[in-house]
Amino acid sequence: MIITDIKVTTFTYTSNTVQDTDGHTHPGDPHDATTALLTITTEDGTSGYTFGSPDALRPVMMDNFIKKVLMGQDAADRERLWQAMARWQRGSGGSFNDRSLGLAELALWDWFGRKIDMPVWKILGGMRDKVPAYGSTMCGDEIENGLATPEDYGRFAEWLINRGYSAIKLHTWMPPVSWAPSVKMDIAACAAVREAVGPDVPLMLDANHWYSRTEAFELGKGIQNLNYYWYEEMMDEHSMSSYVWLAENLDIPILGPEFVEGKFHSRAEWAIHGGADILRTGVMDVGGIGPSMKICHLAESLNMDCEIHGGGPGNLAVLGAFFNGRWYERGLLHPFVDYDQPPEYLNTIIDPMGPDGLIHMPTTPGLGEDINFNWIADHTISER
Ligand code: LLH
Ligand code: MG
Repeated sequence: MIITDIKVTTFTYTSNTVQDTDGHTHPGDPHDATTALLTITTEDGTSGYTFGSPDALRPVMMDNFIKKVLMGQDAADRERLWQAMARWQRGSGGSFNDRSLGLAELALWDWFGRKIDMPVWKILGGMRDKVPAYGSTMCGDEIENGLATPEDYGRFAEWLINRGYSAIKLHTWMPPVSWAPSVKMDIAACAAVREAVGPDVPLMLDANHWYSRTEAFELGKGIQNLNYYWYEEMMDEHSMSSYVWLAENLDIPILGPEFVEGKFHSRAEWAIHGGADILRTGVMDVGGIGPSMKICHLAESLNMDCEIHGGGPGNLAVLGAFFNGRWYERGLLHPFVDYDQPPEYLNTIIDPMGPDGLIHMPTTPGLGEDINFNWIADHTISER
């Protein structure tokens, strides 16, 4: 089926989250925000969709790379088209990043699922129809009764367990919080959460991202004494040897890399050289579903788990298609944000969670998003 049309629809919706100066998400007053819908359509009228930031789908990305490769091609050739787009990343001088590449690839997968009337997780392998979720908190803040103190984390953890989560991951305080980062406060928050949930709930920590080796070591010792399950992105991931050093010096499993570039190539290096005990991928970090599946299978070949970064339809599809990853990352969560409320442009959220803490894979074709096309049409700013 030949691709005949590729369209980016930019529209407004009401958001109740804001980003701080370092890019971390926090609760905010309801305000107008902008997002975009990428639509890829073939000659028979079938379309595939994905949502992304208007920046990742800006005209230069679309015209110079995505449309240039995809227009006139067979939409079913997902791997061939991904390889052709990925080649352009070098020529783009880095401007065509893994996020934009991943969005284009996700729309192709959605198209394929809709075309053959099957959910993407089934097409990819159909390993499991449900998966447990861990509650992933927002980064710490300075909001009263929010996530401002270790006691706030403890109270919220108790709420999360009552809500049905079987595991919790903390993101602790990072700049621009005025006094952060602080190893001492991170350990205090981790201790308050352990105290609140008891000895048996798996707990994880994703801390600061910019600690030195000695700070990362001290924090790691603290949380392994609290029987935490994994320790994630506490240092800049561009230095793999720092992670090798840390993994050699701590007992707690190290998870990564999440943010570092290089797709499956960098994940293979980390696995081979011992930078991580648990591998990491996410569809928006490595350029899509195809490369994520390669990383999951790379981990499987080495008897490693691979845990998926973040939620959303693409990550959920991957989780339904392999077995060596334990949890869906549900979040980011905060006492003042209702995660279960869908944004106005969706009729339902992709990942409703029952009281059993399980996320069920979508049963509808493609990536399974229940898109409110009428709402988008009424709030469109531009179509290109
Ligand atoms: O910086 C943040 O807000 C978090 O680290 C965020 O990227 C989160 O998605 C994450 O790392 N989850 O694992
Ligand atoms: Mg993380």
